[in-house]
Amino acid sequence: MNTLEKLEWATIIGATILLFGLAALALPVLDALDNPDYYGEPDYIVNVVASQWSWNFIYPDGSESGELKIKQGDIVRLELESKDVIHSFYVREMGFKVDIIPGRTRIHIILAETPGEYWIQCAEFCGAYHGGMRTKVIIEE
Ligand SMILES: [Cu+2]
Repeated sequence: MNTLEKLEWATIIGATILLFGLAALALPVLDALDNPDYYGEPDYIVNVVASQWSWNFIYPDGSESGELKIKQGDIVRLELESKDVIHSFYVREMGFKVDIIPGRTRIHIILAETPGEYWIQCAEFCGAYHGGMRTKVIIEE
């Protein structure tokens, strides 16, 4: 084995060790990010139903609204479903986007920290009136 071959093997083995080392560091973080229990037990669950071209929010008492209304300090578990095509629940100010695929329930936890009104926009092209598929998250004090 000449020097060039030794260097080649050292590079391959070094890159492999680096790859597995980074994966070992990243996997626990990715697992924590995806964990719906990260904030603890939610105060309540809101079902979010997306359909062309509106959002419907169903609360634990059975009431429904076109806007998501929650109280400051609440930990809310959103269970998101689509009735028809792929939609995406995007709240820019709160820094998250959840793709919603028909036939599957997606879960997202909101910690309502700062009172105010934040736009919800569908971020997946879903048909003619996709641009109008927006509403608000209202966090009340
Ligand atoms: Cu859309």
